[in-house]
Amino acid sequence: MAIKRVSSTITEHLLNEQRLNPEATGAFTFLLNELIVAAKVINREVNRAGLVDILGATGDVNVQDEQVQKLDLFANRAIIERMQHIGQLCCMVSEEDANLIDIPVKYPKGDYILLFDPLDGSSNIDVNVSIGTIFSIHRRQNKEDNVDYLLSDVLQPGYKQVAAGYFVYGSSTIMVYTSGNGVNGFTLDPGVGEFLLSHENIRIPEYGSIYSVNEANEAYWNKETKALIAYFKSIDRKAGRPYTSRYVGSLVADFHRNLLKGGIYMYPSDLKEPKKPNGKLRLLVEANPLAMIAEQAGGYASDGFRSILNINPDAIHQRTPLFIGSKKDVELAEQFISRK
Ligand code: AFP
Repeated sequence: MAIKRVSSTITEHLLNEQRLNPEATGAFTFLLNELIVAAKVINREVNRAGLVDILGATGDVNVQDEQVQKLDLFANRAIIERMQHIGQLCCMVSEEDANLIDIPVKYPKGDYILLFDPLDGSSNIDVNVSIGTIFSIHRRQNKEDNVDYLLSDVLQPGYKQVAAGYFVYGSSTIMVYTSGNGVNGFTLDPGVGEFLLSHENIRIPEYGSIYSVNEANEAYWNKETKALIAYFKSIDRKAGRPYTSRYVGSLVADFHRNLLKGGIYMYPSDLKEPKKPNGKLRLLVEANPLAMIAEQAGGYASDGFRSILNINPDAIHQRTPLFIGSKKDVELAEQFISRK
């Protein structure tokens, strides 16, 4: 009986990418491998969530004024503790921490900056809906010897990301990753404990048939946003409209579905109290990494006026409206939103 070769592992994939770059030292591969270990630890805890005392809120609110869930906190600590000692990072940014996370003096420092949302969609934790971890990696730009990093190293525009990805803890656990050479997906084989290549060279369809938005906010949208969503709902059989609506309220899960099937995810600005002129999502830890993946898969991401990847950030927890997914759908959204 012929034995089917097991798909390549994420480690093999990273080593192959490393070989393509003659200047690579292995530091980046090591960094990603450690991040994958942290994600496996989070995945284990997510899977045991109903069995151990880790469901529910801690009673605290985070820097975004949102309820902190116990699993949020666990995931945040799992990543920080795993990543701070590896010697490849000069600092980190987490959605859960108001300030930049310095690497303790006792550990060696490196040239990379890790930005992450440890557990996106945390309001879905208690109800078994998919949640995820999103990450972005930048390289330190300053060459000064006596500083670990400057704020400008952290506040780089998205087009300078060296890699980005996410883990979805769903019906299976998947890692989707890009370092600028296309997008690949790796599914965790729980028997082997490895992420195996399952979605090679992901390409998002040019047009989709899905729109994803929290439509309960409609009364608070401006007229341009209302007109855009009305367009996706209007009837034009030849053009494939009306689109269908899908929204679970975990960005990472909503984005992942649309990446594979084609469609557009939207979190526009709204005037619901507290008013969100820049929407709800965070530029550095949510919009930028997903925008890099979308573009690498042939899609696009915009704030309604310009490419997300071209925004020059001025604060680590800056928010941005987000329209992301199939290229033609997002370009259309831009036309509607920027209409005067
Ligand atoms: P939480 O992590 O606090 O659940 O926030 C999730 C999120 O940032 C993003 O994952 C969702 O797409 C979005 O919020 C959902 O927001 P609404 O509940 O306002 O639709």
